[in-house]
Amino acid sequence: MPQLIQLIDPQGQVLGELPDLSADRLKELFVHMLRVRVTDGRMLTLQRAGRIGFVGTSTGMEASQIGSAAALQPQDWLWSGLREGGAAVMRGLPLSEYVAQMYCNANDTAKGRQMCNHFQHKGSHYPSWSSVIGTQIPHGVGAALASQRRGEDAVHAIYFGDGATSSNGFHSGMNFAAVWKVPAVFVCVNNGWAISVSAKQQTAAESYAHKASAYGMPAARVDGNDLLACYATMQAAVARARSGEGPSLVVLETYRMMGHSSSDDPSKYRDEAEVEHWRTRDPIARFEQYLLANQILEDGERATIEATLTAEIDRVIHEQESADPMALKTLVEDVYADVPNHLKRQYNDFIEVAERHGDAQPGDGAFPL
Ligand SMILES: Cc1ncc(C[n+]2csc(CCOP(=O)(O)OP(=O)(O)O)c2C)c(N)n1
Ligand SMILES: [Mg+2]
Repeated sequence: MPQLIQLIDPQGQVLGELPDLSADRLKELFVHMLRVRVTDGRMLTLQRAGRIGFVGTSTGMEASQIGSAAALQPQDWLWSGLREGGAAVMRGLPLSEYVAQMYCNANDTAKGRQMCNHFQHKGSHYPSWSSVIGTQIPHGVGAALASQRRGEDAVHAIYFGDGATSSNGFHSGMNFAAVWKVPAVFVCVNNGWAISVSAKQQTAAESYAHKASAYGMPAARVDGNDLLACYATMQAAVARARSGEGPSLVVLETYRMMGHSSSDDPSKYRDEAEVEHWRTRDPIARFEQYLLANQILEDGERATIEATLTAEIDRVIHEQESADPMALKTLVEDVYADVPNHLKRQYNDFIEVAERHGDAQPGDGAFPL
């Protein structure tokens, strides 16, 4: 099995050569991890209160997404699996759009056509999530091929979970990428579980990193709860892709502390002792130890940062909760330049029902036929 890359151990002790990052940048990355945790906590509370429909958290996985995505440049692309919304916020997705998508309100740039908790942001090269496991892998490889052909200086980081390694998209994507030597990095976030299927049941391979050799690309296995190991490994893989040497696979070994989503009850299929074991390996606490030991963070500063982040997300939640719902007419828009008669007729039938139930909004009125 490839050796696990670890630069800071769970107690915050330095084990290897650290990437060259300023104290300010290190603190910034700490704040980004905390923002993910605070936002996830708030979203889960909103879901439990029945104010939004669905949430999948990244709790316990903050270092894997923030550390790895921090090694990307603004011109690079991030293709999400199911949990990289926090990395997208770090790269430019406004929190207001993030929360609007959770409410599927009029400010949702996906116009309510996605399930909530499926983000996208054009400005930071962040294509819309697909809930269909693994489909983003060949999409990302195709886009990387386009970047290569156009001579663009763009690397495509393609994220997916351990479960996605059993999808067709993974195999065809990895194969095409290596054959064409596209500028891509495959980021397998092994969080131990694919809903109720454990990572050990998912494959007979000794490690997910082994899968790369079959396609002719290198792989690295990283402690995904070690922010700086994630950053340094990703930085090397991104540099390789950018220089035209081809794709590689980075496996981030981490753990999903919560249920698969707000619809899941993990106590039905996994042992609490396993969760407790991983609780002692918390990625934020580990990095906090390191920052405190190096006087980059002061005692008690984490609580102050958390309070600021909580105020920030609460303000955004209040704004988005009072925003208008998505106009119903958007149901039939954007497919054709002009809404054709058969869709107008269907919409008019629908609006009659919506009006009867009191669900139609001003401006949702029927089309003249
Ligand atoms: C093609 C397909 N099959 C099954 C599902 C149902 N499903 C949704 S998430 C998921 C597990 C994904 O696990 P993993 O890839 O490890 O990502 P994680 O949720 O752990 O981040 C499954 C099986 C789906 N969405 N798409
Ligand atoms: Mg998983």
